Amino acid sequence: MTHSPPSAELTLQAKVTCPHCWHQFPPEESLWVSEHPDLLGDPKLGFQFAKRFLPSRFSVEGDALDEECHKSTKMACPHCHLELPPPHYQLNNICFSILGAPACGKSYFLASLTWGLRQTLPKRFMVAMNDADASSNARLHDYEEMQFLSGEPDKPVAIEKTEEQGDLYDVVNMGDHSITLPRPFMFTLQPTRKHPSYANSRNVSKVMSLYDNAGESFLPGADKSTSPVTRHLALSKALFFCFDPTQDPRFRKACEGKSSDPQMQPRAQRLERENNVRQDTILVEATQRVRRHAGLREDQLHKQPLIVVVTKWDSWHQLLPEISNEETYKVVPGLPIQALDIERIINTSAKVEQMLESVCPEIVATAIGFAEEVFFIPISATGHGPEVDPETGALGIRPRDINPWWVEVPLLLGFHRSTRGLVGGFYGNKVAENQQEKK
Ligand SMILES: Nc1nc2c(ncn2[C@@H]2O[C@H](COP(=O)(O)OP(=O)(O)OP(=O)(O)O)[C@@H](O)[C@H]2O)c(=O)[nH]1
Ligand SMILES: [Mg+2]
Ligand SMILES: [Zn+2]
Repeated sequence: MTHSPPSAELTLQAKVTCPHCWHQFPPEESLWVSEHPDLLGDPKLGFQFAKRFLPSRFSVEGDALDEECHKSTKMACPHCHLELPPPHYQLNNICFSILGAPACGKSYFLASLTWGLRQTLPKRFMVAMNDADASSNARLHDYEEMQFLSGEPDKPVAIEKTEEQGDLYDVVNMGDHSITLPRPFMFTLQPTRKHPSYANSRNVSKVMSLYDNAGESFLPGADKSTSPVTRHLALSKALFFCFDPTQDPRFRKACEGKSSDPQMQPRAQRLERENNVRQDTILVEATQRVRRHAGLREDQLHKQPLIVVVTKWDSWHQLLPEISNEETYKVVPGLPIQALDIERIINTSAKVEQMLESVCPEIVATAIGFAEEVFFIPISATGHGPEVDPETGALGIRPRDINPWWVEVPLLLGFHRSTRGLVGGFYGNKVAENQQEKK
């Protein structure tokens, strides 16, 4: 796939943040990627990668020329040499991190979330969401297609476990050592013509990076300088901590007789993905990494929202029958646009917080001791429990049964609270469109 370079008329960002290694650099320091087929080999990425270079010659159209006088159209980070899609040079960059224990439902959440947002954002919020680079989002497309566009809707499917190595990571040779970096999923978010901020599109539009880490990368000790796979946490505009009630023995006990989900069954019957990780340990470890990398003192609260995403709602909804999974959007009077019903979200969050406090108080205490603003949002990525395949013993879900609950709410809330002008929210009868953008 080829990209066109940012043209001279478009405003360039004063500083670009690399979504791979989080290095910040002025756009003129950007490297270009050779396109002549003979110019292969990069010292940081390996012999099979095209040569990166700092241009000294340009075509009349302003494209950089490689050593063989071929026009090049792709740019790369001067620090890690990985390619950056053009929107990173033109739009404000934001990143959101999804974290949580192994098998807590991060990958299913991400797949249902991006599928849902691609529809909800343009239809209700008049915001276009597109892949900033289709090739780096290919894995997510596979997940979305498997669950939502399957040709055999009765055949159970399963998203594979996210590994700590492999095609979701890049390995970069830094001379004396190599580092492993997680591949971001990248999207552009831009107001469409009907959006009230359309005229201010340049400031409001964003390029968003999302990361799907393996749960193991959040375990204590896993954040090494050679594998800084979770450094994005400190840069994230909102943190999404996925808490999975089915992994907590106290929740499994509370759900006895109230859930048919195989994941809620007593431990002896649990399947091979059982991992026995304490989820509060993961949250504590993540908060410490953010404190360390963001330079926060122990007594300071983090400024960006922490959203505790309570996953697999379908498996525990009977514990809290008074909260509803109906949609939480309201039409803005006189405008062809909807906004989030913040009051309803806050009420739901308070009820979920109360439930968590009675079953696993340490999660609530850690969360509210870390960030200024904490929400507890229930979601179900599938709206239906998985089934055990009698032949393999593995869990799978029939695409026909998939019907997500509230899956876009955490991210929409994150946009609303931490970026300006894209997603509005109702507070009573008033709509707040422009929350303060937090630095
Ligand atoms: N009942 C129910 N089960 C779910 C839901 N989402 C995911 N699961 C199940 O949870 C298991 C793990 O989900 P993943 O999304 O792969 O977990 P993960 O957090 O990405 O795990 P790692 O990749 O190991 O870090 C799968 O067996 C799913 O069937 C949900 O909304 N409801
Ligand atoms: Mg995963
Ligand atoms: Zn980089």
